[in-house]
Amino acid sequence: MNRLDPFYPVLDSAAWVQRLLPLGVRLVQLRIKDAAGEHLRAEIGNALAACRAHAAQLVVNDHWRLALDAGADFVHLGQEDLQDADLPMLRRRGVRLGISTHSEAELERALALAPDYIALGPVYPTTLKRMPWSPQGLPRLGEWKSQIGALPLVAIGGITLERAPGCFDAGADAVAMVSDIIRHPDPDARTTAWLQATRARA
Ligand code: TZP
Ligand code: MG
Repeated sequence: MNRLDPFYPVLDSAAWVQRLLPLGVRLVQLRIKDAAGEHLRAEIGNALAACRAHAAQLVVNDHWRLALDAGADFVHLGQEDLQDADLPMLRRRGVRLGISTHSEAELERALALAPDYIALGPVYPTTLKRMPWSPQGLPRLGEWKSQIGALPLVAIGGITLERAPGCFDAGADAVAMVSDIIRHPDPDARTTAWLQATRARA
């Protein structure tokens, strides 16, 4: 089982990836919801090139076909994306897979697909995305961890630097966040603080 870096920022552009990698980020998700075509292709290509240059791991959200075309080797899919993703093909091409889960039924379905990590969210209320699920809370992380065993567990949703220790103590192997980085008044300093805080767990 490959371990994940404990600090897992989720970024919405290649520019953000390029900005944060030199600070020492090892694992990053590119999550672009409102682009298509050549722009999207270029974003994925640029993010991947930056990650390769910094020996960091890129995870591409949603766009598994473009990820494959670009040569990316890790994708993150939500439950709705699983319907049309060609998982056997991704596996044949050696692509690793993270899956979002929000309920027991989704966890069961995800585990049946033998993913490389499971994400649980939203752990805390999130302002980023309207979600039908109420916040899962920390005890739920512990439940998930006891069900998935050695498989890495990623906590997401409303996570801040201050909330991270609670997530790790509850069973998360990595914590993913959007706003706490890209909406922070000083994203670079915040990233450095995250790296310092999580280094001991890496
Ligand atoms: N999935 C569950 S919560 C969430 C996603 C993509 C949003 C996380 O954003 P933030 O700003 O860290 O709450
Ligand atoms: Mg998705």
